[in-house]
Amino acid sequence: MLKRLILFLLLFLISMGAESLIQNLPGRTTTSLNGIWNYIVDPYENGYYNYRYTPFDDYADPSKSGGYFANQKPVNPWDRVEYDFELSETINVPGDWNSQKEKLYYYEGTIWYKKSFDYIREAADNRVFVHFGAANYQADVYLNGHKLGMHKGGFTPFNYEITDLLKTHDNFLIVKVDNKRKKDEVPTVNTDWWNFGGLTRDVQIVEVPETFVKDYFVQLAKDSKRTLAGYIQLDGVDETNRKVELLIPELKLRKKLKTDDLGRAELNISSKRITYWSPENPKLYDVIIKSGTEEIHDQIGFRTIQTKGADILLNGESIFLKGISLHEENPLRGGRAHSMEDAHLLLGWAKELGCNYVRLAHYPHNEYMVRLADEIGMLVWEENPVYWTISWENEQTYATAQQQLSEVISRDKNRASVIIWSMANETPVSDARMDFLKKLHDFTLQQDETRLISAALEMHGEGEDGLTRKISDPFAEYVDVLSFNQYIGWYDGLPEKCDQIKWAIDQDKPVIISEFGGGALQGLHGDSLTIWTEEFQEYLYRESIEMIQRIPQLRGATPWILVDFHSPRRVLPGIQDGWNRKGLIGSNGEKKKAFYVLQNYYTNLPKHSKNK
Ligand code: GCB
Repeated sequence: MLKRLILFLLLFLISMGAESLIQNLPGRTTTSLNGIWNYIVDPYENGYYNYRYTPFDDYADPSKSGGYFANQKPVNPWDRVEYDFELSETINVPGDWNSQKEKLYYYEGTIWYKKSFDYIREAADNRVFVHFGAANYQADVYLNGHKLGMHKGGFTPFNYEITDLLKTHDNFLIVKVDNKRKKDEVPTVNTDWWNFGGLTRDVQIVEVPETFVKDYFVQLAKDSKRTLAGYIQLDGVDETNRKVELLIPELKLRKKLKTDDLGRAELNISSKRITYWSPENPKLYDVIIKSGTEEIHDQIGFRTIQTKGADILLNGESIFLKGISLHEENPLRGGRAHSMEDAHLLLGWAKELGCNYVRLAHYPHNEYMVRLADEIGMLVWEENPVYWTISWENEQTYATAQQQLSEVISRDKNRASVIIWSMANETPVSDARMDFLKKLHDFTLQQDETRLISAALEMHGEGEDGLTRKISDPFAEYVDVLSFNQYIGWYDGLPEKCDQIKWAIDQDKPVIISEFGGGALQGLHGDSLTIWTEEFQEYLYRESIEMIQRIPQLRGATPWILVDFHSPRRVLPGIQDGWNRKGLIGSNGEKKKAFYVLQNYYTNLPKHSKNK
């Protein structure tokens, strides 16, 4: 009980003042705050702390402190103000700072962002929120000098109500974004990707009626092909005992409901005529939610996802997941992906590769990716950034991990494409880590029982010759899908070793190889035993594909990785130069030879298939 209370308090502190998320931003009345913002680089956090290291937030009147969030201007000729947003440089939002400014390429620290804007409400009693798609890593947000809250986690959305603070003219929104890596955060200090900082996703103003539909969940109930289940959640002065309606005109479905004491109406509707969403037929229905004062439209698909023994069943039929892993990076721009155009580029390449499935590694990607996946019929694995060596014993670390997971589930729970929530990647086995992951697993089930749970685990060797591989991680018992990363032929021997590997995976669960692969510099050619050449990578892919097909439970794979991506761990001059080169597509956008090996494997597999 005490532990729960502490967790609750920690969650509150981490997301200080953060509110539950508004569902379906694309379906709302929004005004974009994207575009040009002023920024101040503040490595010493001079705009946040005074010279005794007391936060200006703690002042009796913070808006008159020296905090940069006060956006002060000299009034008299003798006034000393040692910063000026208006005279400071500008940067584009959304967008990481590293790829926009050469001098910020390696910067890890605090940058202050400022945007001024006017705002006229559509109706006087409407409520207004500011919504951030993501800010990496910690964001302290201020409007007109008042603190709205602080949010941690670089890849998930957050919003704050600003109804009472908003003026018609000259509002100033100031965000302190800090991307310093810290041991107890999620992710921790050590990763294999670039720590792109900043306001990396869209910033929007959302206007809603006084009482509004804040959230809803509409999906097929667990294991049901007929019953649509979920809820509609109102927020506002008279949210209880209020009429709400759910309509799906194409299914001739119209359900009138009433909210309970908490403003919630539970859904449970039967429909016989549903056309199920699938990669071959990504059917989306126009779903309308009415609350008297508003009408929200969303495009939602309905499908079931289950496992049975070693099979993954999509709408009751066994499916093989022809996948690829992806980072949220547009290689051609060399920075974080953040737009529908970027999503088209990345998922377009995945389609060309013959994929019906993508692993969005190693953190939640932007919403355009899952929206587009819904539209084009791409199944999706979403991942929490619990990566490598997290501080398993630290309650606060757990709370941050859970909060990020809850935000991505909240955002994407209505997307048919999303079939797997992944808890973690390559985490070392220990008791503390088991407790941590089990808690995340149970939490995920409470939030959403309709999807599968997994984690990218590691395999272990055994046998006298050390060539037999199995999964002995105790977390394997909790996952629905047994996923693991393996680099035989790259970190473990040469590609020819693949041929000798024997599998002894004894779990009766579907297996997805969540990673395999090796590096190659696009355009570098040589023989198949010369590392970094396209021929070496091509050979490794051929051998790996042969090897993984010997796993009887194999039901999918997401090789590492679609495109080269930035990583400070990868410094080999002339080859890596700051890029992880395991992409099937180079940082120049050109395909490497191994791309065609995987494409060939996928296109020759039957649509719905077990392993051979
Ligand atoms: C892994 C990690 C991934 C790395 C990859 C590599 O196992 O999960 O984040 O980037 O290996 O390239 O070494």
